[in-house]
Amino acid sequence: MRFSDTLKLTFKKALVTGGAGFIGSNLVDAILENGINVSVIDNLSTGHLSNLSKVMDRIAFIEGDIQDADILNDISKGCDVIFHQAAVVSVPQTVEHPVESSMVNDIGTLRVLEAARKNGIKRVVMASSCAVYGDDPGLPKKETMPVKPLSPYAVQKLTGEYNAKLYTDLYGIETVCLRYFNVYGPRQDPSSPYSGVISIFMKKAIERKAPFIYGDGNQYRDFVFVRDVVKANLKAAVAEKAAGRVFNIGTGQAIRVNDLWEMIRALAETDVTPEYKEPRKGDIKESKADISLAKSLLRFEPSFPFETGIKETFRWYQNSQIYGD
Ligand code: UD2
Repeated sequence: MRFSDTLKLTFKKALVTGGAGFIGSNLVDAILENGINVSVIDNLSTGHLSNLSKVMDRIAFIEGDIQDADILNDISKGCDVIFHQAAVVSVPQTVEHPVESSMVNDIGTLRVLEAARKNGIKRVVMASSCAVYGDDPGLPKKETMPVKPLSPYAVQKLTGEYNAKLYTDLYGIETVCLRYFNVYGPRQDPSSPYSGVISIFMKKAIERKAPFIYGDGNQYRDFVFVRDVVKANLKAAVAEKAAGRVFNIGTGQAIRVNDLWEMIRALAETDVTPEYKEPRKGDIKESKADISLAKSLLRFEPSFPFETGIKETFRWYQNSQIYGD
């Protein structure tokens, strides 16, 4: 994705933590396409080297953990921006392993911020999550609404936001946190039962197997295409007046789970019918972003209508060796 916009990408070298993952690797591609140098640190716990195979000869890659201060200091030297995407991203995994996930999501994030401080890196763009809003019924979600974290994951993401703000206020590092809503697109790994619903439905439809729908399927989410999330990251790296702030990154549109399956079923040309199950424990019913702050300060505007994003994603799953097989 060439970044042809009113905002110029003024940075020369970037570090992407978690750059072998779903969102991170899409971000790496986009940064390279804009002629900017990229370094990547990833411990490959959930990332895949195959996500970087096409660009490996053009990046500096280190297989390492963000908890390792020495490696981080080394690889971030000379960078103008860090895009911090590395994390334990599964909510249930953080419920199962609150301490271990905190080491990565809390301490690891602090290490990233520290590396930025040590190396005088201008800006850090950090992945946060709509999970921080919890199950508060207020919709659409605005950044000014009260937070209500309901899992270690949500607490960890919120802690990351607070630490980011501290690093801006105390040390002058420009930090920008992006609260991702339900991200989907090429390279999302469908192999765990807690993977994103779109990746799971894609795999099921291609295999002509019945998907599970939890509850009545009328629950809705704000699904945002990964390349729009990438664009939001690039804008967050250069936008003025963004430092020390958090932004919702979604589309402002809601798609119900039933409609989602119907669209994917139609793309796959299958008539498999879903199997309805009890609602998933702890699931929120509805989620949708108010993105007016990102629109005004980041000049973020999603470019991929859902129908376009879902078609592109379907093509990718059709043509790829799906992870976990
Ligand atoms: C998203 C995030 C999660 C956290 C949370 C905060 C993803 C993948 N997860 O969880 O990290 O930020 O938001 O609220 O973005 N569903 C089915 N069948 C399936 C799988 C899911 O019906 O096989 C339903 C599920 O019950 C839910 C909806 O689809 O109502 C979305 O599920 P999800 O796991 O993709 O994402 P979500 O919103 O629970």
